Amino acid sequence: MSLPKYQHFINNEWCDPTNNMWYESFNPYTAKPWCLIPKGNKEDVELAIGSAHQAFKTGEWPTLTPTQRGQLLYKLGDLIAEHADKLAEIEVMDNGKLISEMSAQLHYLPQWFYYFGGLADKIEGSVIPIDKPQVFNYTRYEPLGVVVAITPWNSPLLLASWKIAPALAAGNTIVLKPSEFTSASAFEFAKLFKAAGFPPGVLNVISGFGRDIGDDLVLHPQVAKVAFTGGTETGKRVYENAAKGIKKVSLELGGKSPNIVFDDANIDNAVKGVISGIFAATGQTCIAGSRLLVQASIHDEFVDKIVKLAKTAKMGDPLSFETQVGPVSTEPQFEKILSYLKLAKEEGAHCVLGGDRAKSSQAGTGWFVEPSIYTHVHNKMRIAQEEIFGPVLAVIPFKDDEEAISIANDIPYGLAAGLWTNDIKRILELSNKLQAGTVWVNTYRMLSYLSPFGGYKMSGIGRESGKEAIYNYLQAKSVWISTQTETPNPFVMRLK
Ligand code: TXE
Repeated sequence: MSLPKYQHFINNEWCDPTNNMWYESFNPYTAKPWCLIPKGNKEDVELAIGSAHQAFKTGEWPTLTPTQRGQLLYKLGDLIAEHADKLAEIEVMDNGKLISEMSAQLHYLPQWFYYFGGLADKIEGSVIPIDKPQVFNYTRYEPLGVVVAITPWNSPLLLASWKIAPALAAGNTIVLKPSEFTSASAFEFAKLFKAAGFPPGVLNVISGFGRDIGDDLVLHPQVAKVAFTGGTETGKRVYENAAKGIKKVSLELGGKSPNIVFDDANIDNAVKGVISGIFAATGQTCIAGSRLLVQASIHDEFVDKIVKLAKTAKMGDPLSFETQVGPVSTEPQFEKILSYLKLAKEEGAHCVLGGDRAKSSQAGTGWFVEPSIYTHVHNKMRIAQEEIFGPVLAVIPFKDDEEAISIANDIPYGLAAGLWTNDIKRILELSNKLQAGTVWVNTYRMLSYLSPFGGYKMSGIGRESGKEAIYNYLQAKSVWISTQTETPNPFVMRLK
């Protein structure tokens, strides 16, 4: 049986990759190929960036008013809503995340297009009460130009939309390069983009391996900005390459987020929060609460409770709404997680749950890992410091508030943190002290198009969602208009 075959989307046209090469994309549940993805090369990069550059400079896009851009984004949001179920299924086929999660994610996705569509015509410059007579000074915000958006495999369309919606609202054009592991949904998205009526070249989607075309995309002289979500090592390389052209960059990188439980918390809620923080999406989220910091006075009782709840998790087909833990998305990621399970043993952590690849008859033939919990972890161990990106929880006890905050912040990352307590003074103090872009109190893993998201420290640069996001795709211009009748001394800069 022949597999469905995707094509590149350039200048609103579907085209084969220039080298006529495709590769297989695998379904993580079966570990079998299910579709063919174009294997883009440098020439495809040239075509896609050329198209985006042309569309930014000439043609219809720059002539549209911000209101008209916003209306196109609304239309796209409506089309995503209409096709959400199909898009969710494609995501599951490609990345193995649960249909219950992807369906909710895809039905929520249009909100980013409505929000940024609405914001498109509300970006206002200002008139500055300038400190010089007979001069009128005002600011305006202008788009940057061609944006390269590079996205990972864990939430492909969500993370792409966090870039596409604000970048288009601001008037830029885009080349999207989805992860080589999960490119299908980006091409399905492009079909809706075309149907929404955007002019040619405004969004271009090409696929291929990061090692083949990543550098070409970032280094290309016609690219003004790179918006990247992915691993920290790749993020560093993207940052270095972008620096060569002094390009604007936003990076959303990894995390090793602490979920901190105090003995005065509602323990049953905290147990659920900790489990959802690490085992939802099989731990493959940048915001995974992969370090559980638990107050020593409740350590044993709390560990018993999370083990008990984690044991009930039903593994299986991610396309079934019954399944609670799905496969790992990619084979390299599966191998990476297994190597960390081995390392946990070597480092002397105690395994109280899991610790191996899944043998359960519920699991498919694909890449399944048992939900795993380790105690006797101290914060300097590699399993406590490094992002595993899998269903692996490191439990670390603490005595008091001071020790909790010190362990929580003793990490190169700073993406998110969870706090479980009923003490309002502690909530306010610790939320301020936590070095993380997002702090959840008595909840975990909440996101919205309305609220900024991004990292402190090595978790990234810039913010996605909320009003902050659109300024990642704009630049301020200051305009000075003189009304004076005579120009003063030309040899001296005018300060008054
Ligand atoms: O990510 P990569 P990988 C973390 C997680 C995971 C690790 C590796 O810890 O185990 O990263 O995952 C493109 N120039 N996260 O290898 O390589 C690549 O094609 C430009 C956390 O899958 O970062 C893909 O489109 N781009 C993360 C994208 O980068 C390049 C989500 C991400 O792939 C490139 C995913 C290059 N030189 C993994 N090389 C999060 N923050 O949520 C590759 N790419």
